[in-house]
Amino acid sequence: MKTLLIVDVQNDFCTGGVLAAKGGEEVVPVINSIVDKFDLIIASKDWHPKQTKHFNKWPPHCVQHTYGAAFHTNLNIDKIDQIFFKGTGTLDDGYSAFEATNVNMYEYLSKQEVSQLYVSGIATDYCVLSSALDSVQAGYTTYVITDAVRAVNVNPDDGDKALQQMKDAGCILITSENI
Ligand code: VGL
Ligand code: ZN
Repeated sequence: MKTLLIVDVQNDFCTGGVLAAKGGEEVVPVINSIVDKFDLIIASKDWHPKQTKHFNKWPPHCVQHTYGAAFHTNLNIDKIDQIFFKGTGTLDDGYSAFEATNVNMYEYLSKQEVSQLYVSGIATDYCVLSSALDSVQAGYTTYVITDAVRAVNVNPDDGDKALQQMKDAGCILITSENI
């Protein structure tokens, strides 16, 4: 199964959100334009409790059931087959979609006979990075859709460094038009 993973396309990571990646919402039309190219669509949500150690490092964001944690309004969610919630505890960062607590992502992907995982979403330098590295580690042919990701860039080149790190780990960088 050719599978699209949409990482954390949530209001708090888009313009106006508390932890906005620059141009985060720009991934939305790109993702919407490619969903029909996939057999399976899965999405992760950063889904934090009100109080968590994670908020010692970051401003409070994506608190469970809040507007900030909702998918961006324009994201076409109709075709999402499964949502994975991560960072749900008081101690875990939950950067990787593979750390989801509601469904075991490894088991899910193996049951669905996933072979190729295409990673999109926010943020290139955190959750996209961790998810893509875990995907390679788990043995999936892993693509990163470079025009469908955006970085938080705590340091200005974090996004570029993350892309290089994913490439070095064995991810294939691809643009949406070449899928
Ligand atoms: C993320 C920082 C903190 C992400 C989540 O989704 O990349 N980044 N929490
Ligand atoms: Zn978070």
